[in-house]
Amino acid sequence: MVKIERVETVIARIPTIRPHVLSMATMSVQSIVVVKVTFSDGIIGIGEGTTIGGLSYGNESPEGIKLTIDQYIAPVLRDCDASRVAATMAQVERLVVGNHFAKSAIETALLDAMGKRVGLPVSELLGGRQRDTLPVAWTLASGDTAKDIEEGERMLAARRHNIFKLKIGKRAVDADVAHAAAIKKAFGDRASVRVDVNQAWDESAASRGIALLEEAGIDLIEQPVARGNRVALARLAGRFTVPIMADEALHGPEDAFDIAARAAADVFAVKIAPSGGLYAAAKVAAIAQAAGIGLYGGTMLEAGIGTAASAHLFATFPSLAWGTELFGPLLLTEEILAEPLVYADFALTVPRGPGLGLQLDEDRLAFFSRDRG
Ligand code: MUC
Ligand code: MG
Repeated sequence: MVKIERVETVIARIPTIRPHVLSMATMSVQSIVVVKVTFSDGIIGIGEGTTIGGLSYGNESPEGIKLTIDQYIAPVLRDCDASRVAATMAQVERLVVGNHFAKSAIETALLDAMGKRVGLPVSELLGGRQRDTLPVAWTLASGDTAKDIEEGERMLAARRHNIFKLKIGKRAVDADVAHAAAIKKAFGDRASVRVDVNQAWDESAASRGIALLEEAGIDLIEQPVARGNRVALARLAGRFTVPIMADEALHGPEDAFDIAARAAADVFAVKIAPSGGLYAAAKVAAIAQAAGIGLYGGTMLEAGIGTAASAHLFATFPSLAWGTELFGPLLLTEEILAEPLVYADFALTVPRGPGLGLQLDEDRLAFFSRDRG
């Protein structure tokens, strides 16, 4: 039996390379929760629980994620056989309701350790990798059309991204449509241009906005209406040809099943933390596949650990028609990994080493952790 000897959490605050403007928040710093779990066999596993914009995006904050792990999950882990990851997480599930981001961070650390123990990458523990690289979108969200075009041109020239997601919903529908149409016109067939409304529209604004965006050549519309409004999402998905993607509406397999049953989305943004962990996100993907819903690998703008964990899972998907948006580390000014993740030729390389295949830069993490003052 492998015991858990220590669970350590830290919140690191890392500046973004530029303000990142979403409908509900403008980010100039990202607060990441890093968890380090030390096991009785000497192995250390790492995980990450990261959200966007404090409590403005979802119902878990960085401080809440840390507290949930420290006060409620760590004591449960003390009595578990940590070499049995699924059984350990089932016990956590029995004693801790909700708190998906905190559970995802812990499950990631358990899987990282298990992979190191048996000498296999996490992708193999999750059913087996089917690809070594993942296409990666970039979000143009400076808040300014000309700056976004310039940034996109730089990404294309560097062969870093040729899929661009625009954050809209903060301004009036017409202004957002003009912004998206200008960007699509500038890139033409050189890039796929998509929009994320982050729930900002009501159904009538969405009906008008999506019709205009479809006309302008936008390829994908993400979460146009409030996450609870599945009836509207279903009506919109049924009405338009341009695919509609569910994001905030998805908080795990039950939501996935309900949305699939209602035909309320054409594509799922699969995310490990909102789903409740890698196992739960794998179930979300399985439901999508069974229902003929397209897969997209989503992000909560995590740093390297959460990004790599997501990459290991997404590498197991038999099809990934819409690619991924695993660019989180590239939005941050500083790296917390000793060896950064590799981005080249419009794709991210999934690490090959045991576990997550990562090494933390402990000094940098300590420097950026809030507790250091
Ligand atoms: C979201 O809602 O998709 C992902 C990329 C990005 O820029 O924001 C996130 C969150
Ligand atoms: Mg989204």
